[in-house]
Amino acid sequence: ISDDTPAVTLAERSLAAVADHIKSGKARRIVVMTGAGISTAAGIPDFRSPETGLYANLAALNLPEPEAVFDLDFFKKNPKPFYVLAKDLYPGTFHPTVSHVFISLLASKGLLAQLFTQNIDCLERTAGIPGELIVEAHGSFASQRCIDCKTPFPDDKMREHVARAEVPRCIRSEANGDGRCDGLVKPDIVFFHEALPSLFYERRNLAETADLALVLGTSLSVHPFAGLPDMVPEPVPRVLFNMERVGSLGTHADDVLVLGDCDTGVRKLADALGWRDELEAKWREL
Ligand code: CNA
Repeated sequence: ISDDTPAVTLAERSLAAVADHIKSGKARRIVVMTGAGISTAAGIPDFRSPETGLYANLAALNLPEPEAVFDLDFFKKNPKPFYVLAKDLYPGTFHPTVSHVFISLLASKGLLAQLFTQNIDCLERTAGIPGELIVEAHGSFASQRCIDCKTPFPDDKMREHVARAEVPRCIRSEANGDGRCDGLVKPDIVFFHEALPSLFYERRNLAETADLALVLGTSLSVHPFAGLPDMVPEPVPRVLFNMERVGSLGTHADDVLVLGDCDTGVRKLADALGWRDELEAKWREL
């Protein structure tokens, strides 16, 4: 498809036309799909950006390959690298970005049908997006448990361990009658080869009923999440805010590519919608 291919739903393939689509009331079930790129401006590195991504900076950890840090079998043998990394990613010290706040604005205007995020940093909630509108497809750092007996591990103790990059061990003791466990504790984030939360499968069909899809800050390289934009039927417009073109974005007549950093792209959309002041105010107030 060439850039001149005429759009079907939109007046043209531009952000202004996307804004008109929203303003005309035709987009009331917006589905948003996000990845690490929406949090890089908050100071959290993504995985795959060359030089600044986590994978580029893992050499010091002596891993067989960067992905090993999120591999359960590797974690069982050597959990330390994960905890070194967790220290850099742990929620609590970061401020949501303009992109997070834009999604929160969509929610407060009743236009957000669902946010699917691959991020584990919990910044969606900090930005005020209601929990029921968020699917944390790869889990989050919000809770943690023993990988053997699944006994939950307390949040405050977890914070202390992560701050020291120390591996926490199961708290189940002989005292409670179940016997001592001492298994490794892992946050409820989805490692490679682990199942995604059931909520992802329960909600993903919302992508099929969307009247607008926004894809922000993801390389779309992790499946099954990466298949979500392809569930959006033509001619429903899909807008990509990303440094690079990814997945099948750009191949539908109503796809709009906004290449560059997503906060800049989102601010342009907010300008076109007349929401810019509200967006900046909401961001500053957080
Ligand atoms: P990724 O594979 O690292 O890709 C990030 C994408 O975002 C790339 O296409 C970048 O070009 C793009 N990008 C980077 N910065 C910006 C920016 N400012 N504006 C626009 N685009 C940008 O990350 P994915 O999320 O696609 O990969 C999935 C993994 C990454 C998930 O399992 C996450 O759990 C995991 N991850 C999450 C976080 C987090 O929670 N913040 C951080 C690092 C990794």
